[in-house]
Amino acid sequence: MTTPPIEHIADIAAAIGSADSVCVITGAGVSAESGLRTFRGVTGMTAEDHGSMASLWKDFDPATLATAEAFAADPERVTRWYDWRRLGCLAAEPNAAHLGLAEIERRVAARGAEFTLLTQNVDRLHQRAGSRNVVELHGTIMAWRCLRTGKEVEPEPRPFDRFPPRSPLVDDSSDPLGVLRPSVVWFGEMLPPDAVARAEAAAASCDLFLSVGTSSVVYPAAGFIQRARERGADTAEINLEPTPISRLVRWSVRAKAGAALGAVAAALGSRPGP
Ligand code: BJW
Repeated sequence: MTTPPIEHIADIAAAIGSADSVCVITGAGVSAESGLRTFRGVTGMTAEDHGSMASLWKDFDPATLATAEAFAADPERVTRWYDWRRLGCLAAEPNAAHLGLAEIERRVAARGAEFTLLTQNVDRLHQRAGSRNVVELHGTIMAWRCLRTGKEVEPEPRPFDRFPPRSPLVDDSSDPLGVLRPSVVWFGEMLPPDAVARAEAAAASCDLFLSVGTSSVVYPAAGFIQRARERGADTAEINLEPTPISRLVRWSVRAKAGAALGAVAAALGSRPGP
C-alpha cells in the first residue's frame, strides 16, 4: 500500500529554499517519535511505542508538577519525576524530525542564509541530531541548578540517590538550600532573557516561520509567530491535530513531524542550487 503524499511539502521547501532567514519553533510532538511523552494532545504513538514512558506518565499531571510551588511543597515527588524523565531523554534517540531539521539547517546555512531553531523541548535531542543554532526557551533537563549558588551542574547519566539531589557545590550537608532543581522553566517563571531576545529577533526578521509539534498554547513561545506575521513572513505548521494557530498560517500540514520534515529535507535536496 502506498502512502499518499503529504500536502504543502513542495510549498514549504520552496519557501525555505528562497528565504534569507528561516525560524522554526518546536514542541513536544517533535520528540514523540523518539518515545518521549507530550504534555497535551495526541502523539500518534501507542502505549507500547512509549515503553516505560507510558505507564508512569498516567500518575503525573505536568500542570501540577511543572511549578515552583509544586517543588516547594513536595521536592521529592517533583525531582523523582524529573529524574525519571531525564533518564528517559538520555536513553532516547533523535528521530526523523530532529534529523530532518538538522539537515534543513545545513542546507540553509550552506547558501549563507540564517536558520534559528527555537525549541520548547528540554531533552537536547535537537543538538544530538546535529542542529547548531538552537535556542532553548524552557531550559534543559540535562542541567540542574544549585539553589544556594544559582550555578548549574550537569549530573552524571545515572539515577540520583537522593531526592532532591544534594548540590556538589555546597559542602554543608545540613544546608536546606544545598540541593539541585532541574534547570527548566516552570509556569510563572521568566524565560531566560537571552533566549527570549534571540527568539524575538529571529521571528521578527525571518521570511519563513515554521511551527512543528507544539500545541501553541504556552506563552510567550506561542506568541513568536505573531512577530513573524507582522513582518509579512510566510508561516507554516506541522502537527497531527489543529491548534490555535492552524487558521493563521499559510500552510497547515496535518502529519507526523518525522515524515513531514523528512519530506521537506528531501525536497530541498532535489531543488536546483542558488
Ligand atoms: C505531534 C506529534 C507528532 C504530537 N508529529 N505533532 C499570556 C497569555 C496567557 C497565559 C500566559 C501569557 N503569558 C504567560 C502566561 C502564563 C503561562 C502560560 O502560557 N500559560 C498557558 C498554559 C495559559 N506562561 C508562563 O508561565 C511562562 N512564563 C512567563 O510567561 O513568565 C512571565 C510571567 C511570569 C509571571 C506571571 C506572568 C508572566 C513559562 C512557561 C513555562 C512552560 N514550562 C513547561 C515545562 C517545562 C519543563 C518540563 O519539561 O517539565 O514547558 S509546561 C510544558 O508546555 C513545557 C512545554 O515546553 C510547553 C509547551 O508544550 P508543547 O511543547 O507545545 O507540548 P504539548 O504536549 O502541549 O503539545 C504537543 C503537540 O504535538 C500537540 O499539538 C500534538 O498534536 C502534537 N504532536 N505527536 C507532529 N508525531
